[in-house]
Amino acid sequence: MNKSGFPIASILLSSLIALSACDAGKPPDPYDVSKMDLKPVAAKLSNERGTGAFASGASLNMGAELKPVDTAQVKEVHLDTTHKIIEIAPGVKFSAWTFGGQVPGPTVRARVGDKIRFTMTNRSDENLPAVRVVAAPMMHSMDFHAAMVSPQDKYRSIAPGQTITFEFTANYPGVFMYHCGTPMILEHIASGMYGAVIVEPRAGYPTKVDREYMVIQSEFYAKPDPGKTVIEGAPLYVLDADKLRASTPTHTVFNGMHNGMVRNPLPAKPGERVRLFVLNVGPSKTSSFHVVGTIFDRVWFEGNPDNQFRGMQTVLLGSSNSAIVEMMIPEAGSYIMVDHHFANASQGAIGLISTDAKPAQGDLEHHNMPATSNTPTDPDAVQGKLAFESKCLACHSIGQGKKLGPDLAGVSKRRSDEWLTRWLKSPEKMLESDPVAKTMLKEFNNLPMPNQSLSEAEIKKYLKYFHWIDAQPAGAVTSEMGGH
Ligand code: HEC
Ligand SMILES: [Cu+2]
Repeated sequence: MNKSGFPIASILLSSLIALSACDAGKPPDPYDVSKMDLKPVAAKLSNERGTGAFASGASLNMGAELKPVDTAQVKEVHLDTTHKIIEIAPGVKFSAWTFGGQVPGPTVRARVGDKIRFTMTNRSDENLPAVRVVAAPMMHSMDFHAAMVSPQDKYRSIAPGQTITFEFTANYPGVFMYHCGTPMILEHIASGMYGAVIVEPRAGYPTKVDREYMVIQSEFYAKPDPGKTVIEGAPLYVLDADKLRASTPTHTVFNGMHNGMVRNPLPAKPGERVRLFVLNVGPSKTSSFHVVGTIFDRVWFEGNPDNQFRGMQTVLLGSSNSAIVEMMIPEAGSYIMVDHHFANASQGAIGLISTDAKPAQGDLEHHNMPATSNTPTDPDAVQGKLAFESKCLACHSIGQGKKLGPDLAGVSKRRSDEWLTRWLKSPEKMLESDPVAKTMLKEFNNLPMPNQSLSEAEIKKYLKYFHWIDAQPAGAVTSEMGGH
């Protein structure tokens, strides 16, 4: 049949025609490199010092709440590096290095095709009233994962007092990390030098949402300052280099604050669609990001709608991975954002999207420090109190009613020390085997108390504190949310 060869040739020819016809009908490749800006101009270095705000630019977002993208095609982004003390958990003041004076640094929001014109002064040597210098001035740099540029040129380290300026075009959509890239990089990131750049597709996202929030997960490795520095009555914490290298964090948090969005939940209404931009900074842990009570209708891995999953329960993010997740808020309630690696959640990677939440007022959660009135005199009880305020107040009150967990006023009377010790050592074991614990779990919406990784000695201190509370006249000790 094919002796002449003609039928094969004609089949080949017609399929070629079909192929090219099909090619012509295809939309252009949005990642066509010939249309990308891959030749940014060289970085400029100067000894002129930025002296104004540590962060400025219309495209910047300072907290979880995100403004719509600014329409300017060139985004002026100015972030200076500072050394300052931040609070990573109530009462835990940490000696941090920052971009733009906060941790995480501000979120830049742009669109594919926009130019980011970036300026940074290394102000790690400044001693301004609001910035207490606690670490020696040092070199810093900026590495934008959103850029395609020569790291040796743009990401070079600059000395205190120097200013670097460079620009790049956002070629790919995504949620990208930025961080300091000066050795030891691990220490610079763990000290707070990171943030996010959101790059939207040129034509925006394919879905409509009612709310947009940024959630950045990161770890802290903190130990009390060996020099015993005290800041406003609280011990100063510094980077624990041993824990850092062993990748055993002391705090794993969302948006820089232990349980910060439990105290100040993100507002949403029943029936609304919420878009979260989630970035896991690490530096060394993965995040198994999950929201209790709903399902991710869409997950755009790395924040790019081309990488779409539907109907996911959890998204796994390695260090510097990100995702946009969209979900419906089905009914009134508090939907719990967690790192489903529950050891990480128990270190503070918990937050709420709540239909009862009032929109945040003014400055972030950092000033709403919970505190308890009245203080014991026994040193163990005092330590128990401080530990309670930093680790437990997010879920428990004393004498102020239920929160995520029970009111702990009277707990030393309703439970034996032996029971409490077993509970604090391993709530997960108790929830399996102990009838009292099982009943309690039901009463608290099946939210298991995360294991707090407490040592025997720590547990004794909590018990001392609980006994002290219950020895005071009823109502004399209450936990409260302190004002500004
Ligand atoms: C993420 C929220 C959360 C955190 C943080 C938390 N708990 Fe709990 N806790 C709960 C919940 C919820 C229960 C109720 C039992 C259950 O559902 O697992 C509970 C129960 C308890 C109970 C038993 C109360 C009773 O009436 O028998 C004690 C004691 C307790 N927690 C102590 C602590 C201490 C001490 C800390 C801090 C080291 C702490 N919890 C941190 C959520 C939390
Ligand atoms: Cu640095």
